[in-house]
This record gives sequence, structure tokens and C-alpha cells, in this order.
Amino acid sequence: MTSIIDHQSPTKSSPHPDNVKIIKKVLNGYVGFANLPKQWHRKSVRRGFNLNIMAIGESGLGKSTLINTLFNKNIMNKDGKGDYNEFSLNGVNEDQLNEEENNNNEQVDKNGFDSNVKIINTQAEIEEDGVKLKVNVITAPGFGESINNIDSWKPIVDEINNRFNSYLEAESRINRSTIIDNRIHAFLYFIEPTGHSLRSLDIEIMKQVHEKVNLIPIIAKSDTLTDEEIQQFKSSILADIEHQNIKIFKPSIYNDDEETLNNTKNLIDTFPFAVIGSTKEVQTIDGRLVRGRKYPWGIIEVDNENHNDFVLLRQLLIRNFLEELKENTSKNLYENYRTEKLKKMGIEQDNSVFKEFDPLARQEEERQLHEAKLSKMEQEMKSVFQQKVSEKEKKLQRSEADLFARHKEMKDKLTKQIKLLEEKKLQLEKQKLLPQEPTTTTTTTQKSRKGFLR
Ligand SMILES: Nc1nc2c(ncn2[C@@H]2O[C@H](COP(=O)(O)OP(=O)(O)OP(=O)(O)O)[C@@H](O)[C@H]2O)c(=O)[nH]1
Ligand SMILES: [Mg+2]
Repeated sequence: MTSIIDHQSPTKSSPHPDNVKIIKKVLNGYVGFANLPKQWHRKSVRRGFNLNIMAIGESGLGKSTLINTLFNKNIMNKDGKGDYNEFSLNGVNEDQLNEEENNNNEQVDKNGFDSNVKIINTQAEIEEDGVKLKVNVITAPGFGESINNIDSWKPIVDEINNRFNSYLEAESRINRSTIIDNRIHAFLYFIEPTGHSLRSLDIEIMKQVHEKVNLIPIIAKSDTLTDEEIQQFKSSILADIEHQNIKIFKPSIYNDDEETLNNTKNLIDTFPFAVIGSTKEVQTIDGRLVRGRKYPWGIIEVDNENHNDFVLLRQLLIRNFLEELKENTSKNLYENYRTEKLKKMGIEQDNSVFKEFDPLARQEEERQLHEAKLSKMEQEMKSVFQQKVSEKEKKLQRSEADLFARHKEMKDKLTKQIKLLEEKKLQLEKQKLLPQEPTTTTTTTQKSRKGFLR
């Protein structure tokens, strides 16, 4: 049965958190996308895979033997060097550093610190059922061998950093299509099977690298301890790791099928793996030929889960979680390193550059601009209104004063007229009261008559 998302058909719909209706349907004919994993598979097979493992631990702890056992091939020679293609990366430039190694087998760091620790990169290409895997095994001969082991972790940390740096540099180039990933994908730390607890050197190196690599601590040569001792040693190591806040690689638990889920949980519960290594085949009492180690009292089988945790380590490193190791290196460990490095160089991400491309931020910016424009317009209108009101007020005040003045003027005029009239009235009344002179009156009458007659 094939599931598809159908946005058109309303039938058999079920609600989805994002309001997208998901309809499961059986296809009537073959479309072809079921072939995608095969396409991916073909592409991956053509390109091949690569894995960079750093195997660190004191000399003689069985590092080379375990690597050879893991890949079932004699990758590492007895002296710790590879069987072919051996070179020292020592960081970025192979040629330059090979030359450096030829000149002086010992590294001298920038602080003038002489270290007996060398970094050796052994490369091998292996093939299984037509699938190619390029393996780089990085070892550090000389680690933990000095009388004073302070700083013996330094060349190792430098190597991890240099590999990050060369990747960062390659990423910044114009042509990024052929970046070779030399970053460390897994850091196998070999713990001496003392049965006690971690030593200060173990804690120091793990603390120095745990934020840069997928740290996988393993108990080396675990056949030298009894089952009980192994269990006690494991608890003591885990307690130390927790106490020191050291991060170790833990595969993610997804909603896989029950078998995968249980398998992953079993891997985590068995940490740290107690392993043995051997590429030699030995015969068991029941006649089987197995990879293992033969002792006078019996045989320890490499590939037997009841004898040691080698099978689980191989599952974690190669069979089930190789891609997760690489993804965690790239997405988390390298990203953190890159961010820190760029910050130290004073390069900070200018988020305002990305604002343009963020529609929400852009919308918010536009809204703020619009609001600012509106409030400016409102202010302008208010001030115009106030100006007009005050002008009108002044005009009214002026006309009021005018009216008042005119009113006063008229009032004064009228008062004057009243005064004059009253004076006249008084005069007339006075004249009225005076005795009448007849002559004058006759003359006046005569005169008027005369006039009238004319
Ligand atoms: N008992 C026991 N011996 C082992 C085991 N693995 C390796 N050896 C033996 O330990 C010795 C050293 O093994 P190597 O693999 O060369 O150790 P190494 O860590 O690579 O050593 P250097 O390259 O010198 O750092 C050899 O004699 C191995 O046979 C193991 O799981 N158990
Ligand atoms: Mg070796």
C-alpha cells in the first residue's frame, strides 16, 4: 500500500495539526517514487562513503588490532602505521605536513612545547558488496608515554581543530563542490582495563575533546577483567564521566520499530563498551572457526555478544549509526566550533541583513513606518487647527474691541446731544418764564404778516 497526500479529494479526510488534510490512498498504477531510495542508494554507492575515526589511547592497548578487527582487514600495521596510503595530515595541508613530518618526527607547537605525540593518518579503502568505504584512522603514537603527560592532549586537540579549520576554509572558497570531509567523525578513547576508575589523563583528554568530537570511550582488552570487574569498572567510569560533565556520543532514539528501539536502548545501556580485538581465527571446542583469542582455559570470541561488546561497538560505528555520527559532527560539533571561531575573529552575524528576507520582520517594520506617518500627520493637523482657532479668536477679540469703541463713541455723542438739548430746553423754559414785551411781539406779527402778504 502506498500513501499519498491528496489536497483535492474531500473523501476519507482526517484533521491534521496544520489544517492539512492527509488522505491515505492506494495508487492504481505505478508512479515511480517508490524508486527514490534505490536512486539514493545508487548515488551513494557511486560516490562511496567515508569515515574518519580517531583512535586514542596509550601504547599497547590494542588500538591497531581493534581497528583491523572492525574492518576485518589489516589496515594498521604493528607499528601503528597503515598498510598503504599512510600519511600524516597533521591538520590542513597533506603535502606540507608530510614534509614537516619528514623534517622532524616530533611536533613542536606554537608555544614552543615539545611533544612526543605524533599524529598519523592511515587511509584505507574497503569494499563490501560493491559499496566502497574510505576509512581514515587517525592515531597519536606517543600519547601518554611521557613522564610528564601534562598537555599531551594538545597535539590531538590541535589536529581536531585543524581539520575543522581546513573544512571552514574550503567552505569559504568560491568552488565548494569538491570539499573533502576530513573532520573527525568518531573519537574512540581506549581506557586501560585497570578495573579501578578513570585516571587524570583519561579525564583531561576527554574533557578537552568532548565538545569537538563524538566521544566513544571503550574499555580496551576487556578479556583481562572478569565479568563482575567489568560491570563495576563500567559503573565507576560512567560516574566519573557524569561527575566531570563529559559528553559522550549517544545515538538518538526515534519512533522506530520495536526491534530497532530495543537495540538502540541496549547499546546505550551497555556504555562504555568493553571490547576485545583479534583478527585471528581460532577453533572452538565445538569445532567452529571464529575470530577470537585463545587462552589455556578457553576461547574468547570477538563476534559473540555474550563474550564482549565488540558487536555493539561495530553497530554503533558502522552498521547502524555511521551516518548519525557524521551528521552530528557536521550539524552540531562543527557548527559550534565554526560559530565560536567566527565570533573570536570578531565576525558577528548582522541580523539586520536578513530582515529583508523575513516577511514578519518586514511587515512589522512597515507597520511601524505607517504608524509613525499617521502620528506625524495627526500632529500637523492638530497644529494647523490650533493656529486657525487662535487666529479666529484674535479676530473676534479685535472686532469686539472695535464694537466696544464704536459703542462708546456713539454713547458719548448721544450724551453730548442730550446735554445740548437739555441746555436748550432749560433756556427755553427760562425764556418762557420771563414777562412778554408787547412791542416786540406786534412788530414781529406785523413783520410776518408783511411777509405773508408778499
Ligand atoms: N588480551 C588482549 N590483548 C590484545 C587485545 N587486542 C590486542 N592485544 C594485544 O596487545 C598487543 C598490542 O596491540 P596493538 O593493537 O598493537 O596495540 P596498539 O594500541 O595499537 O599499540 P601502539 O600502536 O603501540 O599504540 C598485541 O600483542 C596484541 O595482540 C585484546 O583485546 N586483548
Ligand atoms: Mg597501534
